[in-house]
Amino acid sequence: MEKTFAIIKPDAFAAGSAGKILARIYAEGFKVVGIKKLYMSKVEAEGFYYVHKERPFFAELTEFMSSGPCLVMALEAKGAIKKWRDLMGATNPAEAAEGTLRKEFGTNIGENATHGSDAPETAAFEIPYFFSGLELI
Ligand code: 3AN
Repeated sequence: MEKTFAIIKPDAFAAGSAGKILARIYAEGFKVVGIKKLYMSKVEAEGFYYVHKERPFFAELTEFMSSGPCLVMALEAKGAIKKWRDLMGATNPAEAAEGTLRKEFGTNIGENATHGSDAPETAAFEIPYFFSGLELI
């Protein structure tokens, strides 16, 4: 079993889509081993996305991620990292395939409803950034 880190981002949370997205997560067979609602500070968002700090959209991204509450999750499944990225779809909702979460719930490339770790090393950083071991049940 593999674990990945996921976020229902502030756009999807504010739109009231968290319940529908969680229903998809369970329907696709993920185990939700950690979940909490939080309102990220700008500094916390900058720390989380530090790998993107040189990218031109870094300020926009961290402002958006600290603009309202979100749900952070640790998801477990066989091949969870790829399975969750497949369910999310392409970064740009306009290019995301039918049936993916970003197609259904995303607005644009910046406000794209969900986040998912892109590799095991990323998941190994992202899960403990928000969860202690005791919170992963
Ligand atoms: P993904 O989340 O699909 O792995 P990345 O790692 O390329 O995509 O980008 C991280 C996050 O940065 C994306 N989820 C998106 O919110 C934001 N982002 C990516 N490209 C842009 C862009 N051109 N303009 C604004 N935000 C972007």
